[in-house]
Amino acid sequence: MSAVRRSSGEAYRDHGDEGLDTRSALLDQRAPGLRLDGEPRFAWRGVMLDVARRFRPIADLERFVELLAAHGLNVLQLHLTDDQGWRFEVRAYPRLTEIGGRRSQSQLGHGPHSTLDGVPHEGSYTQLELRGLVRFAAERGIRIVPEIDVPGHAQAILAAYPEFGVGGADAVRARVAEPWTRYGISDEVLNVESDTLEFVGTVFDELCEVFDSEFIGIGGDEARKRLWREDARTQELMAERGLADEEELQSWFLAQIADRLRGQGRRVVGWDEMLEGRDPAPDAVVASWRGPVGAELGARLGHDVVLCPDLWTYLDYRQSDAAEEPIPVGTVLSLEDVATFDPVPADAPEWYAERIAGVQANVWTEHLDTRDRLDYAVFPRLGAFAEIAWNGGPIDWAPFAERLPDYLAWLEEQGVDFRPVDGPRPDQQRP
Ligand code: NAG
Repeated sequence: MSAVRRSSGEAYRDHGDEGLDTRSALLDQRAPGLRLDGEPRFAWRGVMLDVARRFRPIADLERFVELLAAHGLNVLQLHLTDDQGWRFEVRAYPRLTEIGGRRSQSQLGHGPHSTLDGVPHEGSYTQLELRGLVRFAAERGIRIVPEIDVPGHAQAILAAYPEFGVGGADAVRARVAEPWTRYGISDEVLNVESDTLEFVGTVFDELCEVFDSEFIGIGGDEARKRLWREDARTQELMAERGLADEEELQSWFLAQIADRLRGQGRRVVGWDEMLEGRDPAPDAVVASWRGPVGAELGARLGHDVVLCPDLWTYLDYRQSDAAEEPIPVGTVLSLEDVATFDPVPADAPEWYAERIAGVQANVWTEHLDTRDRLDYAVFPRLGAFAEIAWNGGPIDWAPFAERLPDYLAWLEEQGVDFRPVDGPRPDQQRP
């Protein structure tokens, strides 16, 4: 085993317990009705929260951390940047939050009938606030893994610093007026000039000053390649660097970041698109969200893998087909569906099983515009997810359903605006 590659168990288990004997303290605060006893099956038991699409104040994040701890989870990945907003204070580049942290309005609804709400949205965290959050979370056994998403999902950067986009500042200014007010996959992508790499490196340096996590998210998902393909300068840089195509260019880009972070003793976490082209970093953790393909490839290449397949773990997805369902996106993912998640089936080959470091539920917030909406999406589905993170899956439904009332009563006591099992209350329904 190389110095950076450690077996999944070791690599993740240590941090949460580092210098802290949180386990017994936390056990008293565990949510009743959930089976979270003995040793956890997975070392990485995570939730990703998207605070880029919808900013949430620090107090809400602290509350969220406490709820995660009560569910026996130990990782909160904070998705701090996206096309629609930049939330992390960078001292060297203040416009990231000043301009990238604000948009004039947001998309309302989904699909062809969507409109714009006319309501400005803004917010960002100072480094001091985030340091406080890291400490708060560590005291509760939760590691915060920050994520800066590049080279795609980066329109908020380009609104603030158009020189880092493809075609030069003037061309970018003509395409990008502000962080994106719509949702979906933007065509915008960072350019691959050395100056841009230096900019990204500085941002990650500042990120590392604030977050002590060994794991740092670099994104890597859904970067459209059209602008790179059609831009003569990008093609020239690609040829100079001996890269065969745009996929290899993306790998090269991500590899530069991974190398820089490795210099600070960190390992990168990226979405599974990271593996398209060349493998950018042997020590990278692969977050596999698009079905099993990324996980299999990642495991074959010897990466540690975190499973977050959208069909079982995307808590922004709709909870039923009913017309009154307030968050009408994605495939139906009911509480019972979450309970069928089987991260590492009994017949999985060993080369695969041994590389699965854990599981993560992802909470994208395009359509979760208030704390109550967030609660509605996350709970009680997180209860089922947490049992699977702790015990492995799937869940035996009948006994789980018997324990469920205790869990729901506890959520109620905590003031969580969860989704009732029978469907949304009238005040939770779509207006
Ligand atoms: C994907 C995007 C994400 C988006 C979400 C919606 C990943 C890694 N990327 O398209 O930005 O918010 O799904 O469910 O999931």
